[in-house]
Amino acid sequence: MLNVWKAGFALTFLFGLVLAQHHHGGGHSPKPSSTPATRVNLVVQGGWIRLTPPTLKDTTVYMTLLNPTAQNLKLIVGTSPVAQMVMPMADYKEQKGGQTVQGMRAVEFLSLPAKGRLELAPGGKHLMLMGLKRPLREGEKIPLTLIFEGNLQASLELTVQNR
Ligand SMILES: [Cu+2]
Repeated sequence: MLNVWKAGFALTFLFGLVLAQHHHGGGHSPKPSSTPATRVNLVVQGGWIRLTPPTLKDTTVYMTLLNPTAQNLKLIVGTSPVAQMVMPMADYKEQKGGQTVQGMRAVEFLSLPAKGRLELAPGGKHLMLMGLKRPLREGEKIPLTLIFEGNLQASLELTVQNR
């Protein structure tokens, strides 16, 4: 757990730099797109946001996404009013010199295949709310917009849970 949070802090720094650059560009979207947004209807199962101590500025988002459409989707980024950035990430566990090293890394996208599913779960793929603008409260509902390649968007609300 400790290693995971260390990785989280390192990434906060990294994304802080990226965010600063984007603010210079004047846009709010991490990946500027000229394509107008199109709604995509997905099914969300068992979604939740992890409650973290108020001192931590990042937290994780988990859910299972079902894609009833005939289109392969790539989840590239998200937005939420409570966070500066919402990034797709994956936890990893590697053997290095006889030691197990674990952490998380940003990924370019998360695949949600046509008629398929994408599982975001502890120890695996997830979304990261980065740069929380305020501490989240247990039980509150947080709006989240998922942005897929081609500027397809899905909006949802997930509850903050202490687990
Ligand atoms: Cu993460």
